[in-house]
Amino acid sequence: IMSSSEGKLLRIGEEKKTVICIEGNIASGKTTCLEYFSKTSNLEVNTEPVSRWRNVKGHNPLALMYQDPMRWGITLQTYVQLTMLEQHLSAVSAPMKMMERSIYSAKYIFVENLYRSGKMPQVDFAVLTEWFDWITKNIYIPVDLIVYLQTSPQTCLERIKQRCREEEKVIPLEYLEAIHQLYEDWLINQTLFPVPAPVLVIPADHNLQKMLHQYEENREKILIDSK
Ligand code: DCM
Ligand code: MG
Repeated sequence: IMSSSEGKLLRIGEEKKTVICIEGNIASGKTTCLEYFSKTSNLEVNTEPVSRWRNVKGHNPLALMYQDPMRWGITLQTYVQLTMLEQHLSAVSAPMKMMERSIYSAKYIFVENLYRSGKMPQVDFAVLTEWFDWITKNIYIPVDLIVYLQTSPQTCLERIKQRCREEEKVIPLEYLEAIHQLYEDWLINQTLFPVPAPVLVIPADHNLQKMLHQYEENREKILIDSK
């Protein structure tokens, strides 16, 4: 381990890889986007570790969080922060890594939303924030491009119903509206928190065929401009 120019930890022998993060509301089509690029390009894809969030040694912190956010939000979000850090630090052999979300949206969108809506105690928020600040100050977590799949909350609600993830049956429209507003303020209005990379916005309310077409149209911008 050595220090980068910014004084953060960088592992020796690691060449700089391009990192692209796909961001967007719940069920905005991120996984579909990642699958498309993984099949058609020379890059490695890190999907969100949702399966780990649903099963850590037989426990399901994702389900617990939806059932009782005040009690279990900190549990899920601590684990999300750990597993997302692992995703950022995982070595890839391809020249590019495409990730589903990031440690940044975990904190700036999901933790922030729990706290603002009164579903996370102040002390839990304070502890998570200290962890996050320490991590981002001391560990080098580069992102080269953010692709924001911009949807209406209504579209997301419909897609959540279609994909039928058991834990997500309790999600109301208001929850998706709150997440949407935080994403808009963070990535579009840029009034909320630092934005770690340039943002490419892709309108994502369209059907699958049109979405795949848009990914093809934006291929160069995503794969070449991010280098
Ligand atoms: N999730 C969460 N907190 C995070 C990140 C995700 O509660 N920091 C939840 C939202 C969804 C699921 O995990 O229920 C991820 O699915 P998707 O990728 O479609 O948003
Ligand atoms: Mg997903």
